[in-house]
Amino acid sequence: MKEVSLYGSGGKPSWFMDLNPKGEVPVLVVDGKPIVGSEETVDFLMPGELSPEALRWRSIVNDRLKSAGKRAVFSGGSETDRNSLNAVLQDLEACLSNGPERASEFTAADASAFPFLQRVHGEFGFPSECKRLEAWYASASSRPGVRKTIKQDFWWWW
Ligand SMILES: N[C@@H](CCC(=O)N[C@@H](CS)C(=O)NCC(=O)O)C(=O)O
Repeated sequence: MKEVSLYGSGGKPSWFMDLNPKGEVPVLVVDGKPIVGSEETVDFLMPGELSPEALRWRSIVNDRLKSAGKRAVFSGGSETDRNSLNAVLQDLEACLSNGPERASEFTAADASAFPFLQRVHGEFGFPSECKRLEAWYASASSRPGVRKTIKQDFWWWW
């Protein structure tokens, strides 16, 4: 793994800009070829068809959870923003209506969602009616591969 300083005075190294002219991390290099982006990296590492529920879950995370979570945390948890965030969490809950099947089969959609849901859970918790989402979170966060990614000693949002 090579870490790249994103904001240093020297700028980003040219070998990195050659891999991704946008200059953004992450980049995964496979057989000399760059795979650019978090979702693209997860899809490469966890190939497989996603069910319609998993695709819906992924689009709710990308199109709504990221912005609603950010708003709620940066407004200091204002009631309006918390309510909007809870509505998104309830829609994620609805994607788990097939029950344990989704929870036991950890897909690329779950892996990409985890860091965002982890921060929402740590900051606000989930609404009490989101029982399946809570079960999903417990199951996901107990997976050894996921546990390795959890850091407790610093705070950051996205
Ligand atoms: N949607 C992209 C976002 C990538 C992204 O925003 N990367 C940031 C760090 S989290 C970055 O490289 N920023 C440096 C820059 O834009 O110069 C992904 O997750 O792949």
